[in-house]
Amino acid sequence: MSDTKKIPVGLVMGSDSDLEIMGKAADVLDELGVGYEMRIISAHREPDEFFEYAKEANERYKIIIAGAGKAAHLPGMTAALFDGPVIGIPMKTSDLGGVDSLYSIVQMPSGIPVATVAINGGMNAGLLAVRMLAMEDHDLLARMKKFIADQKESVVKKDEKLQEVGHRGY
Ligand code: RP5
Repeated sequence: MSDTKKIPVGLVMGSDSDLEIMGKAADVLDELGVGYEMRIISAHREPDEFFEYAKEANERYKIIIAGAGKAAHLPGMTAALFDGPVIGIPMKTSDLGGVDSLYSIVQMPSGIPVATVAINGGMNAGLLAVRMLAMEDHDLLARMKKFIADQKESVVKKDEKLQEVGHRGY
């Protein structure tokens, strides 16, 4: 598949329990008009399917956002097989609070990078993918700048309200 025919972003998660956070990345992509495909593929529970997905991903996607929790090998193994940028989302976990996922994703060996966002950082993962794609897409860059300007405006409005009603009335 030629580069222009690729789906801009592949979203992959280890379990449906990751869906809520992965959805935050998808929401940003939807809002900024970026195409994506979302899959649930477990590197541990279905390794053969995972290998097939990650190898085919080279023909299919420009960027992959991979989210996983606990011993979160999915993003790192995706980066081992996929040639493009991989953004990892460490999922918050009930036993270790997501530090398990964070360490598993961020501590990659030299040579195989995963751009790791915060624990449960779905929105920033989506925005980081947008920033990467916007380097070669001026229209997307303009939409991204408007998104950032709108964010700023919402903080300005919050401060105006604080000044108006005070912290007790807020
Ligand atoms: C990982 O294990 C998934 O990414 C998920 O975050 C975690 C727990 O999975 P489930 O037991 O909820 O399916 O593979």
